[in-house]
Order: sequence, then structure tokens, then C-alpha cells
Amino acid sequence: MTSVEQSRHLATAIPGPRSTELMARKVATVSSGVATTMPVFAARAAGGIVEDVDGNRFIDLGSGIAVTTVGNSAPRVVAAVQAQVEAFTHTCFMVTPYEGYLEVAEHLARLTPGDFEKRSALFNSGSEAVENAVKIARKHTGKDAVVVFDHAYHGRTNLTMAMTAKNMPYKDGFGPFAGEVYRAPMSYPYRDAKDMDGELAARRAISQVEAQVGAQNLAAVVIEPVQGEGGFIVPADGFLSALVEWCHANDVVFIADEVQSGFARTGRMFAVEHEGVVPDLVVSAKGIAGGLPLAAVTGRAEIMDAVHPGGLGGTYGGNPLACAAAIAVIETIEQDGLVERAQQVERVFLDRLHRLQADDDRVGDVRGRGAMIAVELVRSGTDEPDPALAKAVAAAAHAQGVIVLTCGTYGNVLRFLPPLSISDDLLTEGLDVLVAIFGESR
Ligand code: PLZ
Repeated sequence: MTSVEQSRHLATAIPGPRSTELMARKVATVSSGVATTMPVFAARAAGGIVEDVDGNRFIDLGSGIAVTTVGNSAPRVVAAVQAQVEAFTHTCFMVTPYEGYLEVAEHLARLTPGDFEKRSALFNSGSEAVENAVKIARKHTGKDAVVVFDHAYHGRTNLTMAMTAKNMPYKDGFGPFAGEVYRAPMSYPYRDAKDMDGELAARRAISQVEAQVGAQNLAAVVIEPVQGEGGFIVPADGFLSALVEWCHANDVVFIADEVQSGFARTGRMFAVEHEGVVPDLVVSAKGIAGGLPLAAVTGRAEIMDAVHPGGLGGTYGGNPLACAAAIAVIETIEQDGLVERAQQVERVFLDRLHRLQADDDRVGDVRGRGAMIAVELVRSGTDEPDPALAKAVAAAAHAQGVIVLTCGTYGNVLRFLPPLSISDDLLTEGLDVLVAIFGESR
């Protein structure tokens, strides 16, 4: 099925000669503002492997930042996109609409939480969809303010930079930022006081919002149900549900940014389902279309339809190739049982990483859900973040043929986001490499 051999293989030193050559061309042609995690250039990828231009094969624990959930060049996606590219590549949905867009919206209405009438609008990137969710909430409520959380990541456009918490590298020197964005304290079980449960953390956030913003000015609360770039922070039980309840009592739209956590990634189709939370609007992107650029806002019909005709759109939003890919992704998730597969991946990771934590007190926290798992690294015997260790472990893994990413406000989190098409053998081998690196670095 997959054309790329499913084994880790080092053909050259990392990076090899061909990648080194390409990297020199990158420096000469691409803005230095666009940095790369890996020093190698991709040639092919499938299953759980990325092969580079020198023939090195890497175990993929990153999925291109949580995008290729069904695997790279997944067979159904390839076939659907090939058929669509031959039929037509673009008409612009706002000019001559097509059925694929409707099919994606119908699937989204069925798959997102909530037993009510829904509508969707499609866009190109997570950032663009988050911006549009805020536009829709403002139009619906007639209010301006937006509340986001500590450690949040929502994108790199002007409004979403304002919504993103971390300065470096996302915001530094790029202001002035959009106004009427307010930040509330997040529930962060590893770093909160031990008696801070979900409800208390929600009360802390809500009382700050009431004092500093006022519900009468607030259009939307936007939150990642499991924070991504901020460090794979899973809020304490009860935090999200208390926030939704408060939003509904105060005519505030509750928006779940499921760009990273959605589409089977956490062992549910959407991460809010772990808590039985039903958002008013859900933002999807990344895993929805197997690597083709597609994003969506889906939610209550009365909110989505509050916008005047022509108020939402864009040249490429819901591009036919991306819609064809999304339909194939959804079929793959459902027919191949990938939600359950994410739950198995969680067990493999947590078992191994908890054992690592028991042996190594620099592993301060092991957390996450499904195939969205992380370890937060600290200086021995403290809870002081150790970003240098995270960076060193990631670099050593890259040199040994394993793609891992870091994240976190303090840069001290190693995160694991494998494609769900990866085999248990490759997962275990990737974990073996990492555990050995921890051992050698002690
Ligand atoms: N919301 C929760 O995770 C994108 C960003 C990588 P775009 N995360 C990866 C980087 O350094 O740019 C993301 C996300 C959440 C929104 C976004 C933004 O999605 O498709 O990158 O615009």
C-alpha cells in the first residue's frame, strides 16, 4: 500500500550532502524569518516514515505539526485529489459553487458535538478560520471583546497574533496588534496549586473577565480544549464545562479552537468530547484534509447565519481539491477506526513515558490525550523549565532518525503527534531512541 519502506534508516550523516546543498539554496532564496525544525529536505513520506533527499528514513512523530493524521499521501486522499484535479481545480465557491464543499459541511455538521442545526464556512488556514469565528461571534452578539487564555496559540495573522500568548517567535516586533483581546488565566494542572481543580480555575478566570472586561462587552471566549503550541496543556476536569455554562448565561459565544486537537487526534473526533462540552462554534484545520490547506468554522445555525450575505468568503476558501481530500480523510478515519487507533497510541506512549518519568526526575510531567502526548522537562528535583534539555533531546533524536517537535511557553516540552497510520513497531522504536537519549544525557 505505502510506497515508502516502513523502517528507520540512516544512509548518510544528518544532514546528508543533498540536504546540505538545498539548505544553502534556502539561505540564499528564502527569508530567514521562515525557519525549519529539521535540517533535511523531504522527498517522500507515507505511513509512519518521512524519507529525505539523501535516502535517510525518519520515524515521523510530528505529522507536519498534527496535519497528516491519516498518514502522508494516504491512498484514499491521493485517489480523491487525483480525480478532482482532472475534473476542475478551481472555480471559486463564491462564483460557481460545487458539491464537494457541501459534502464537507454536511460531514462537519454530523461530526461536531451538539444536537442542533449547524452551518459551516470553509477557509484556507487555521489562523484565517479563527479570525472568521471571531467575526461571526461579533456580528451575532453585537459585542466586541474576545477572551483568550495564557499559553494560547491561535495563529500568525494580526488578530490571531493578538490572541496568541507567546511573544518569541510569533509576535516580537510585529505589532501593533488588534484591540479588544483580553487574556485570562488557564487551568494548568502541573503548575497550578494542588487544590486548584477545574471549577476553581474556571472561577479564577471568570472573575478576572467580569472585573476587567464585563460580559456585556464580550463577544466570545476562544480556547483550545487541549492547548497545542502552548505545551499540550490539558485543563483540569470541569474547567471547560464551567466556562461554557458561564458563556451561555451571559450571551457569550464559546469557540473551541480544535485546529490542532480535532479530527481524531486526541482519541475522540473532537477533544471537547472528552468532557461532554458542546461549543457554539468549532474551528477545524490541520488534520481535516490530510495536508491540503483547508479550515472550517462550524456551529449553531443562528450564530453562523447572523452574518449578512457576502460577509464571509475568500478566493480559495473550500478549494475543491482540499474538499475532495477532506471527504477522503473523513472516510479514512471512520472506516479505518482511527479514533480508536489514537486511543491505542496514547496507551503505548503513556506506558513508556510514565516509566521514563519514574527513572528520570527531569521529566516533570507526562500528559496529553490520544496521539497528542507530551513530556514537560525540568531541572532535576525542581519544577524549573529546562528548554535546553528539550532542545538537546530533540536534536539528538533528529540525528538518529526520529522527528520530534518541541513546544511550550517555556520551550521545555517535547511533543509527540504521530500519524495514526504509523505501526506499533515504529512507535516503539521511536520511543526506544528517545528513552536512550535521556539515559545518555544524565
Ligand atoms: N490554532 C490551536 O495549533 C497552528 C503553528 C505552527 P495555521 N499551529 C501550528 C507555526 O509555528 O506557525 C494553529 C493551532 C491552533 C490555530 C493555528 C493556526 O493554524 O493553519 O497555522 O494558520
